[in-house]
Amino acid sequence: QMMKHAWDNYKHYAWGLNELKPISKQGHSSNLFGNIQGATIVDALDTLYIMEMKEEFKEAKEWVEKNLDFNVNAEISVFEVNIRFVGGLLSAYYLSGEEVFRKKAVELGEKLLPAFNTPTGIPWALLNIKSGIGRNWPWASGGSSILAEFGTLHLEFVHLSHLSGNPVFAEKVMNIRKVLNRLDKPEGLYPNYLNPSSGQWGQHHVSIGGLGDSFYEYLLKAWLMSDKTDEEGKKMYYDAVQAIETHLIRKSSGGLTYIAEWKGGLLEHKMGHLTCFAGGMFALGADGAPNDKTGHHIELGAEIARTCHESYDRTSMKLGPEAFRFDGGVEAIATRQNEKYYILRPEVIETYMYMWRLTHDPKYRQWGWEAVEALEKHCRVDGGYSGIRDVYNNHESHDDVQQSFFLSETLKYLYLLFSEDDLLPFEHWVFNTEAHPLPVLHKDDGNKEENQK
Ligand code: DMJ
Repeated sequence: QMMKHAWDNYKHYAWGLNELKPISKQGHSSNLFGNIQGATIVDALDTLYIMEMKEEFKEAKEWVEKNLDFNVNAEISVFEVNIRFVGGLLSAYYLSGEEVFRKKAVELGEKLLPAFNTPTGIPWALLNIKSGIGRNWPWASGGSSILAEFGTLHLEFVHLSHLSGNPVFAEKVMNIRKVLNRLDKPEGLYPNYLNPSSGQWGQHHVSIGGLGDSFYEYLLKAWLMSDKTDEEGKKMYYDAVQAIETHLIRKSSGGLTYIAEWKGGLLEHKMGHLTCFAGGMFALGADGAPNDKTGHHIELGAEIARTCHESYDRTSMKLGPEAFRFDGGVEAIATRQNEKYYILRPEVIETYMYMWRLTHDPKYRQWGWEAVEALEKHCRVDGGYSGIRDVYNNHESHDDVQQSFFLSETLKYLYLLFSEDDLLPFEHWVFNTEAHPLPVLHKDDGNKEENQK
């Protein structure tokens, strides 16, 4: 019903545009997608399919066939377009078997290739998909590319090679690893900034939240998606987690485990909502952990889940802030006004879903249900779902945006949290960072039947 409400309103007020403004009841366009249109449709395809919303899936597919157009003069974020559009199309193809999604995914992948035309092959953040000219965010340290952006292409690009028969996509992302593996890492950590021309790190800032997050996620998932044959990805993941544990993970005096940010050796005792995905990641990676550390990684996941739940529970609205701190006498609470917002993000619910699947402790379903109730009470409006400007306030101030990831991630992870484990089982599927499921490429087959189990 939540998906239906979000979808029907998007359809009614913003059909074909990127996102919905649920209060002003009109379209919302983010410059992340340039003038590529239909972000919500492409991001929602697989959720509609999984929830068996057949009519809606059919109308979404028809829109893609007739209207999804990449021959536009648009400067786009390579990362955002990859995770939402390429990822969304690939999942829609693997779930439904409809050729149009495969074709569009490969066509878009080809449009993204000029982003890799840099001296090192580390791609630009921004690309004009008509001219093929790339550049980086002007605010990024010394003209750098961002770790979480260039490090979050791997899963989709491996699948693009698999589906097109063209090795170039996989070669581009394997080269990124090569560049990373040649570099010295401060304390074994990966800085968030890397200059694509010099191949040198920018500022030594390290984060498992924004700017770093999904790079680590993709190392683990690359190994899982390769049916555990990608030993390089595996080693990079577990080495990184070791360094993160030593240098970033701390326990508050009240006993909450958190992941701090690292700036040139100094810790900022702040954790972002984005960082909360790491609970699920640690638990998902527990099985392959070296030195009998399986139980330890599950425990780490459980502790992060608990901390993130506290960040929700300590607000008036029972929805978590964008960032929360462990200093100045507070724990798991946002102290700055500009960190008190909630924009329908999925990461905490994502971690509940992984923890539920991997432990079956009923508290994760209870916590997920608390989030459902809070979303219904504070974010649901007549025209869809909206983010909130201050989760510590007793009255909602809505931000008037229904983010596309609410449909692709937040609602999908909630649905999976309350479904049986055999819906998209982890042995056969990995989720990209926008929650788009991609099949594990099993060793012994190239054939679709096995992948589609
Ligand atoms: C999503 O687009 C993805 O999950 C990304 O990795 C991080 N940010 C949003 C959701 O918060």
